[in-house]
Amino acid sequence: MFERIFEDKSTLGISIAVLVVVITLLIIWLLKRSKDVKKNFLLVGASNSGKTRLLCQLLYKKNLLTQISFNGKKKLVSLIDIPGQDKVRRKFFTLYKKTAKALVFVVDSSTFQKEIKDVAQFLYEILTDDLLAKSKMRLLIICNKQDIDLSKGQAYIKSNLEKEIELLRKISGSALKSTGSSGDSKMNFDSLIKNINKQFEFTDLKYFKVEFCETSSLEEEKMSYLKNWLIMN
Ligand SMILES: Nc1nc2c(ncn2[C@@H]2O[C@H](COP(=O)(O)OP(=O)(O)OP(=O)(O)O)[C@@H](O)[C@H]2O)c(=O)[nH]1
Ligand SMILES: [Mg+2]
Repeated sequence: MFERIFEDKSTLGISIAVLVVVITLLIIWLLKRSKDVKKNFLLVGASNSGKTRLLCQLLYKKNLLTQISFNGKKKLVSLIDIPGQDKVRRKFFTLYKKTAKALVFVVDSSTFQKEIKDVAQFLYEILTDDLLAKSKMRLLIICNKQDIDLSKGQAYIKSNLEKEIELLRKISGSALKSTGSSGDSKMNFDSLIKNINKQFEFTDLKYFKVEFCETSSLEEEKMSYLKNWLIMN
């Protein structure tokens, strides 16, 4: 009888110890996970748009990591440079998109006119990404290489991207109608905008908050908007 009580007690003790260990591990895992997710700014854009040079400029000048934010606290910013080459960019983007707190999309303003179709297609893929599309993501579109004489300004780039995205919206809309299915894991663009009966503008996006700025890695003063944006977001 006494042996039975001892046996029961030791079984109960072991069960409680196991439970405590499991709960502790669960708490550690949850804490680690909450730190890991949504902490990175992803630097995306076509190959040669200037992402790596921007990153080097931000790191080398050391202003970013030591800048004092408005509330007097120092802020550490984590930026991930996603290579722009077609073959690798989807792989890395898929790998890191779940950790993204905001996106920085870099455009080479000096070759914009020539590359507009590719740039718009890349942006369209991001805007319709099933994971990002509804996550109320901030997106800063950087019109880079402003030091080059023939570079297009942000107003030109913005309005031309809107026109191209409108074309892609129409093409994908008619493709959907003809096949009767979306065919992949992308969101239907029309479900992501406020008004489908007019030409697309970035302010029509229901979930993404899009901003534009002009930058040049060669001119320090043309980096300030980007730096402030990274610190404030
Ligand atoms: N004039 C000028 N050249 C720049 C600027 N930013 C980058 N470049 C040049 O553009 C070229 C490409 O820059 P990268 O930073 O390597 O481009 P990237 O976007 O990282 O390219 P991938 O890694 O292939 O995706 C390099 O020769 C840079 O020196 C800029 O603001 N002005
Ligand atoms: Mg690079």
